[in-house]
Amino acid sequence: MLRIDAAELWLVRLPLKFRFETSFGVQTEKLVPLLVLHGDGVQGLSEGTMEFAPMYREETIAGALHLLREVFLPRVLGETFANPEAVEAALGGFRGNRMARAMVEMAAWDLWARTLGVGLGTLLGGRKTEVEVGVSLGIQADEDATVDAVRRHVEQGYRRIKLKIKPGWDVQPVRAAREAFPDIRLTVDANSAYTLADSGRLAALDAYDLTYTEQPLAWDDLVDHAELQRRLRTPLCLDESVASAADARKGLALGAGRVINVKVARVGGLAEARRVHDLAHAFGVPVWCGGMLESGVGRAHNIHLSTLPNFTLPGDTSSASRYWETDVVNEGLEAEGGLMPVPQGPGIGVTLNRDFLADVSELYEEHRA
Ligand code: OSB
Ligand code: MG
Repeated sequence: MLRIDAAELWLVRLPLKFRFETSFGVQTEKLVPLLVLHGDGVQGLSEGTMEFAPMYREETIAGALHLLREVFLPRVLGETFANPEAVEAALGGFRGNRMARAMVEMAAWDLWARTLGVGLGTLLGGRKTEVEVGVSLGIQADEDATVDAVRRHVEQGYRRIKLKIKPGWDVQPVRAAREAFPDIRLTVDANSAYTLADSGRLAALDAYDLTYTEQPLAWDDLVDHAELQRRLRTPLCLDESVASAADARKGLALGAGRVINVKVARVGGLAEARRVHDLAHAFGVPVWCGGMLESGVGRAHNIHLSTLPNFTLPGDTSSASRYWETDVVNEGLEAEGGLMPVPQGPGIGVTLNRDFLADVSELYEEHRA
């Protein structure tokens, strides 16, 4: 049985080692909410991927902290569950706020896997011991800087390069990267910056042999993506607009995309992420595991999820040392030759660096039933 006795909530601010520019803004640091669930002497860890402001999707850190304190944690503290799916179900009646609910669900999976003494990936049904990874590169100052950044990461062995684009900065970086590297697996991500009126500009990208174009249109739209997909040769990959397996079913039935970026927290947790994975497989659609600049806790969850068989395209879970001077976990999460080893040991296979957390945290709370 899965018993939940107590919870810790942390908020840490980590300086990013690089400036990360997307169509929706520039990030130079990351605010990371962490949840630790305690039960029967075991700890389960999770990370929130919502941000300070609702720029990627609608959730915010302040909103998540409120819901965890006042609504979600009171539903699980002092309770005993048959399995993590029962924890998910305990929060299943609430609308939206999937990233906040995912914090509870993901920590419950880690707690459960550690209680059973098995790795999370194995518990989910995955069998890989390493997973293929690529890298997501922010918008650079110009074409030369783009080619330099691509070169550095190709040399490190990353198996796919993703370039962030926005209106006015799309064909230029893609043309430059493709001319310099004719054979690499190349993709772009617009984070919802375009509309159907831009379909000519997006169709111009068909000339550069992209594996997919990620989320060009509105974050909550599937219908226009289906119309756009009919106008393009390049497959569309859905990110923001898939918040559940039901969304994935509607998107694939409509023809809104031919690839799905699965982000655990965006869809409400590991059980729902696995349902999206299974649903896509039934449609013959490959998936890959996206990232949200996670600390070691979320990164470890992502790696374990990526061990499932239909994760056939390289994920965004690149080496932790790219992002942070010091991570919140004790273990390194480092790819070599584009392969990220699955952290060994029970659960997600990483442990909190509590001394570092105590130094840098902006918030620490303990909650009990
Ligand atoms: O759209 O995939 C995205 C980061 C923050 C918000 C949205 C996205 C991203 C990334 C970074 O692309 C992926 C990573 O390196 O973790
Ligand atoms: Mg994306």
